[in-house]
Amino acid sequence: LKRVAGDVRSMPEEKLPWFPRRMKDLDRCNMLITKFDPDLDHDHPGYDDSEYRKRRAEISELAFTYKQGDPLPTVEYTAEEISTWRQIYQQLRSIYPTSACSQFLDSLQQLEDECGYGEARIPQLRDVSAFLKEKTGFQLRPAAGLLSARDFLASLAFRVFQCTQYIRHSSSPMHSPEPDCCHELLGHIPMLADKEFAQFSQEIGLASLGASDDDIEKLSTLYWFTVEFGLCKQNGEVKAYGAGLLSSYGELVYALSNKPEHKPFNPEETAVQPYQDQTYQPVYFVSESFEEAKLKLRKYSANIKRPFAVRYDPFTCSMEVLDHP
Ligand code: TIH
Ligand code: FE2
Repeated sequence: LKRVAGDVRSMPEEKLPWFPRRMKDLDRCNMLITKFDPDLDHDHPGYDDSEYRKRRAEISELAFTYKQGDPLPTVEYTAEEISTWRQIYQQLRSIYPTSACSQFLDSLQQLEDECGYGEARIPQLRDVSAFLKEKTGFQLRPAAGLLSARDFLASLAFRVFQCTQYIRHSSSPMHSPEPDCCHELLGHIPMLADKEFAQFSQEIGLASLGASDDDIEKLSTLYWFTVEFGLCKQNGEVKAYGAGLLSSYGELVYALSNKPEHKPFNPEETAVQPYQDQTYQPVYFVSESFEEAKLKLRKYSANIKRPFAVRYDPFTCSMEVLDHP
C-alpha cells in the first residue's frame, strides 16, 4: 500500500463521493431524512400534539447548532417524558434477562452501576459518552433525527455514534418507527460498550467511506439486519443483539416468538433483503455467534470495490487514504 497524493476526489478513474477525512468533517455529515417527521407525517403519533412538536423542534435545535468538540448538550426532561422512559425501562428490563444477548446484559449492568441507568431518570448523552469513551473509544454526537445512511455510517468509521435526544410520543411506548433517546440509550449504548461490537460497528463505517450509492444501500441493509435487528445464538438459544429490538418491547417479544421467519445470517443474501421500517420485520437473520457475524461482515466489506483503502489513525482522529498496490 502506498499513500495517495492529494485529494481522492481528484483521482482520474471515477468520481468518488465525498467523505469525511477528519473528525471535524463530521459537522458536514448531518443530512436528515424527512421520514417519520412529526411535522409532516400524518400518521406520526405526535402529529396532532402541538406541544410535542414544539418540544421536538427545541431539542432538534441543539443538534443543528452542535459542532464537533463542543460539550454534549444536556436536556432537562419533563415529568411526562420521564414517565414514558420509566414505563419503557420497567417493561424492557423485565424481559432482558431472557431475551438479550450476554454482552448486552453485562454492559447494561455496568451502565446501571456506573452511569446512572435506571427507571428514575433519562441518562444524559454527556455522561453516557464519557462512559463509552472509556470502554471502547466510542463517543456520541447529537443528531436531530433520522440521518442519511451515508452520513450515519461515515461517523461510525470514526467511532462516533450520532444519537437523537428527544423521546417518543407517550401514546406509543412499545414501538417507534423512528429512533429516539430510548432507542439510543437502551438499544445502542450497551452494545457499543462491548469491545467486539464496537469494532464491528466501526468496520461497517470504514467500508462505507467513498462507496457507491449501490454499496451504501447494501451496507445500510446489512446494518439494519445486524446492528438494528440482529439475533444470535448463545448456549443454544436465540437472543437479541439488535438495538431496534432491544428498545422495543413489542418487537422484541415478537422477534423471539415463532411468528416471524428466522434465516441464517449470510451477508450476500442479507444485503439485498427488502426491509420494513414502519412496523415489525417479517424476517430476522440469526448468527451462530457474534464472532461469526463480525468475520462474515469483514469478508463482505473487503470485497466492496473501491480504488483505495482507508485506515483510521486514532492518534490524529483522521482517515489515512491508501491506494491498492
Ligand atoms: N423501532 C425502534 C423502537 O421502537 O425503539 C426504533 C428504531 C429502530 C430502527 C429504526 S427506528
Ligand atoms: Fe438505531
